[in-house]
Amino acid sequence: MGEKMRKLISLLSAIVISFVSFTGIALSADSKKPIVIPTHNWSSQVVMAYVIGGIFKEMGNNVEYVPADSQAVYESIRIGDVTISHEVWESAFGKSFTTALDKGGLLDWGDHEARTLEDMGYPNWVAKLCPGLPDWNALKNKDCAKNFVTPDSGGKGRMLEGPQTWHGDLIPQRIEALGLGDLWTVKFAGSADALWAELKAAKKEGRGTIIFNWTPNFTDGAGFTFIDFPPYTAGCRPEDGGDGKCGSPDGYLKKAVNADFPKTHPKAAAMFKKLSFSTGQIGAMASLVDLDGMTHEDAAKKWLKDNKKVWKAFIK
Ligand code: TMO
Repeated sequence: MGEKMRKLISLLSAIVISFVSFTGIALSADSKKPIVIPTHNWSSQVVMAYVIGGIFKEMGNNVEYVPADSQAVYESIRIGDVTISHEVWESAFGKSFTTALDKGGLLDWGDHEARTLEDMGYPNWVAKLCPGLPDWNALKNKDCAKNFVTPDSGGKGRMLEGPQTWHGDLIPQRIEALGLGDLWTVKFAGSADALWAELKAAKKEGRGTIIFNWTPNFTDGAGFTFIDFPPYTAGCRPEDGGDGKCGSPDGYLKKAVNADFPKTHPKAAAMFKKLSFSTGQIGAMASLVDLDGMTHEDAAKKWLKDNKKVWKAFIK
């Protein structure tokens, strides 16, 4: 082989090798297009949005936050306006999530370690005002209901449900279905903060209170009990053709992504698939805001700083 030929071959192979390694890198690198993270109206979700955004940024990604309706967001992810959802609560959002999943364009990206419960309940000190709780049958007693009357409740016991965007009429329907409508009325709070304000006000006034709440939450450590309604079974809700008497499921807490995300941002998508938080970790994210009074963004910064080992393990 001539000298010229040898040089040509080594030049060609150098080109081939660098082309292969260049495309290799290009295929595994994340797009600079921002990852769009939704924020909703309860604390752990917003803190976790900034926690996850912080991890993405640490990995070199661009991130954008958008306030989004917590039901409509699954359609937004499916069509690509929003990239991920990091708190898909089964009881509240399972149906919207499944609908989008079935249409295509959205992927189930696995569960957090934490299990969830979203239902009506009371701070433990209230139990003495309604003997028989947490069994829901205790609510049939008018001597119980009278301890939950408020100026706006028309002489009935009042239950305070969360914002109607979370479950529509699920709770009022259940109260009617269980035959409790003569003794109890359901009002909707405008925000999660209004639920926490109700807990404080009831305690101060020494009156009974039943509110919508969930776990994981900052109340996990504070003595809050969920009412035992008839058990949840598939199809028991009115929207699924059931009689609506059932309580909420022992639910999943899922993650979801737009179907293109693993292609456009393979590293971020792999991290997000691994990411999983426990009940204690999610409760702590909420506590930083709802008990310690931090902003969501500051809470996320503190959480990331204090839990480096936890989140660095998701990147590997
Ligand atoms: C979806 N939520 C945590 C408010 O029940």
